[in-house]
Amino acid sequence: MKLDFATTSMLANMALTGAPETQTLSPEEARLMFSEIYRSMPPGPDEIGSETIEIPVDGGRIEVRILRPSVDAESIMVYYHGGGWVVGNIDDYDCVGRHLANKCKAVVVMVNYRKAPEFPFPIPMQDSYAALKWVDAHRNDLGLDGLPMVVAGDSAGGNLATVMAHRSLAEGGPEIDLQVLVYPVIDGQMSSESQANPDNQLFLTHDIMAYFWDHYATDSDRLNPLASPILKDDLSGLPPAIVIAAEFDILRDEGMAYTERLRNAGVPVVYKCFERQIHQFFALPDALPVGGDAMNWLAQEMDRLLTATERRDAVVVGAGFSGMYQLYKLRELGLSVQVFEAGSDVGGTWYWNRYPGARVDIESMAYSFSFSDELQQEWEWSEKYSPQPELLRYAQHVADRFDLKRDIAFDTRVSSAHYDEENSEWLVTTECGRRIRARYLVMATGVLSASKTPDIPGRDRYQGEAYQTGLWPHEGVDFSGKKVAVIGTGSSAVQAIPMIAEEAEELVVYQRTATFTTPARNHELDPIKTAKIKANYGEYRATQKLNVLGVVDERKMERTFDVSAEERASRFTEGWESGLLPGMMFQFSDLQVEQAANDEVSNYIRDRIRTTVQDSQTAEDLLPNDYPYGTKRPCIDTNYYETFNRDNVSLINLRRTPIETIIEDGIRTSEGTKTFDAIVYATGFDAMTGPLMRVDIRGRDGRKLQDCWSDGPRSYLGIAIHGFPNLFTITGPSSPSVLSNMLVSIEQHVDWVSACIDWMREEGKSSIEPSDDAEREWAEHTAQLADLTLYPKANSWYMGSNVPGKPRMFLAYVGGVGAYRLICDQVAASGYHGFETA
Ligand code: N01
Repeated sequence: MKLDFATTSMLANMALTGAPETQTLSPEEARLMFSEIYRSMPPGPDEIGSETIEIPVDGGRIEVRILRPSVDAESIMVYYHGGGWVVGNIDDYDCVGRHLANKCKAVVVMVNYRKAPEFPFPIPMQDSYAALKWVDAHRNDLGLDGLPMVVAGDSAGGNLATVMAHRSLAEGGPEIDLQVLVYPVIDGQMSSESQANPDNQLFLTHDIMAYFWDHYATDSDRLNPLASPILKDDLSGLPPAIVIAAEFDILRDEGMAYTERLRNAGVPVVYKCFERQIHQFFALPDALPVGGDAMNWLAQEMDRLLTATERRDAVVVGAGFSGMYQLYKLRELGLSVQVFEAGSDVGGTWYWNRYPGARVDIESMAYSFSFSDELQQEWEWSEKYSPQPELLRYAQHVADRFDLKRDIAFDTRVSSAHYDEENSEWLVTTECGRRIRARYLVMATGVLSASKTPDIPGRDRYQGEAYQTGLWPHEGVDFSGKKVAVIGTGSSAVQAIPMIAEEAEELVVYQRTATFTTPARNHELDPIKTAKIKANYGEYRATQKLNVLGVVDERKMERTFDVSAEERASRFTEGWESGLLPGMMFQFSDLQVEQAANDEVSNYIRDRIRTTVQDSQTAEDLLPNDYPYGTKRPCIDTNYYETFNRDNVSLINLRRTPIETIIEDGIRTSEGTKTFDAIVYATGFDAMTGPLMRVDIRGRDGRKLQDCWSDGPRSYLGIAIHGFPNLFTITGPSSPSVLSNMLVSIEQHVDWVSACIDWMREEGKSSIEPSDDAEREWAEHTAQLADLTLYPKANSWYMGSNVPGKPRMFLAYVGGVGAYRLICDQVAASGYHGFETA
């Protein structure tokens, strides 16, 4: 444990006084001891105006102290002091209030709520609320009109501050603009790891906290969310928060857990944990200089959150390939643009998916930008299917070449985007509280970027290493000598399994649904061949643009049963040998629509599996039997089936022996338990809609996207949504997106959106959105096309079936990239038919 010297010295001095432990004292004695600490402190800045007033509360009167800064105030801060609801008062905390008034340029109203055990829960909380309402009702008399309202507090006072935010929201009480929670008490169950850690038993110990809780709330009252705010189900709609924590504090983890809950509910939170600090450091600014530093930091953040709203022409969310290209195009039109990216670098998919074996499965020469001839000529791909590090380098190269990073804020996740109808613009708020207004909002959030938390019982109990393919550690993972489990057998697992098998001592694959995969036949690229493609890149790109999948290979026009059995076998062998993702599917025109035709190709692949895998039971288990080929995303692989012939690899078929639970050191199925050093979850994504639905997007009349899409997503062309003007989705639901070479679809969408924005500016339009009718017609068309295919027969992420509770519908446009492009072009040429503008 490394505390700073000021803290160590203060704790040493306290130890030398030989003061008894708080929990051994009566509340009265504990209050005297607490006051004694503050009596030894300097009084705080003296240029602060101070007035103490008695106000009525239910069943009595309490004091509030109004502390005014010497400069013009920029906010009102109603402050609830710490002390476990038992000790402390506004005299003890006078110096704290003075410093806050001074540093934060706030009128600080200190509340002397009544204390437990004489006045247990809910009385301190009710007094606090009465004081908040009183301040709000007396704004005019107190000269506080128009100032933003902040509720703040430390420790038990932090608990009261956030509970004020809950009550005000629930009861339509005073409008609160910000909550400041300094190492707040959040959870009466006191079960977090930091509560028990011996290193944290400083100033406030687990035993003292238990003493405070015992005086404040009965066991059942502690389960009331107004005592333990972490227990409130829905935290959405609460005001933004600043949460301050201390590294060596028993309350550290509950503050962090609450921060996560707030963020998950779409509440912007600025969180800072002060290293080498103990509980109470913030409220001892004269003894511990870092307390003063923390107040300065708080003042800065308050200023940013309460006053600053930036402005740009457009906000783009995401800096993967789509966000990068969108930034490039909008800049070309002369727009000011801000891009927000949750990761620390560009690259999107290729930034997050760093699992062993991750690589693209569309040929690199095709899966790359075409918008700049210089770029496509100068970049050299090393392999037919580039591995993830090379794709990430490519993204970084594009960002540097076009100087994109200066408009990208990294490590910044957007929490909400609300449409302001009056001004026809979006107010976008980030998780760390940046607020920015922009006419156009482009969601370039990707389609497979919302990793699905594995829904497997016991997952949190597991004590070993655990990894998710879509959130892989940047430093990589060394599996050598380890027993490893992989759960899932989709594209990510198919790539990772052969690589992990080579490294691990033992690998066990847990398979719920067998996959169809064909050999990738990856190889180094021949420079002579790539030079040939580059010499005709224009033609190559033109072919891609009108191809059904956005590649250069064509589907053959014959139907499966138009040819002899020998010809069929020879075609399928050609597909198998091609090493291309659509290699099998392109052999006949009806494989995706006719069950009998599909049975032929499915049987061919099953035969290949049987001949490759030596153990007959394993081979049987690896046969995909319950969906047609291609209706779940097919894979291409390097040695996937061969890997099951290795001595250190085994397969568990979860259809026969389902997982019962994950335990502390392994996985228990109906057949028995296996222990592991590491578990890899290759369990997929909340695809297509997840990345959009995880942001609190509200359109016209405050309508939430989550509500509008509760029965499934609806949009026009997969680009725009009725009721959400000036919002564009790149490769959104009901566009070809995941059924295509993503780079081709991304470029097509970004070009279309940019042209639309250009047109709006030329025509002097301030808003555009699709009509309800156009959206309905597009939904009918996309569903009708999907119903002509075999896709709906599978339980796939294409159908939303991999996420419990997600409405079942086909999420992409199956009409093909080429046809879709022509439709979009026609809509634009007609003056944006189906759109309403103002
Ligand atoms: O995810 P997935 P992915 N218990 O959803 C299983 C693209 N991609 O990350 O099918 C046990 O395909 C689940 O089983 P089931 C590509 O578009 C491209 O692999 O639901 N198992 C399935 O086997 C791809 O399609 C590349 O029964 C559970 C697996 O986990 C998409 O991303 C590379 C489970 C999830 O497979 C997603 O691929 C990688 C549970 N509770 C990805 N929950 C390229 O090559 C889920 N599973 C470019």
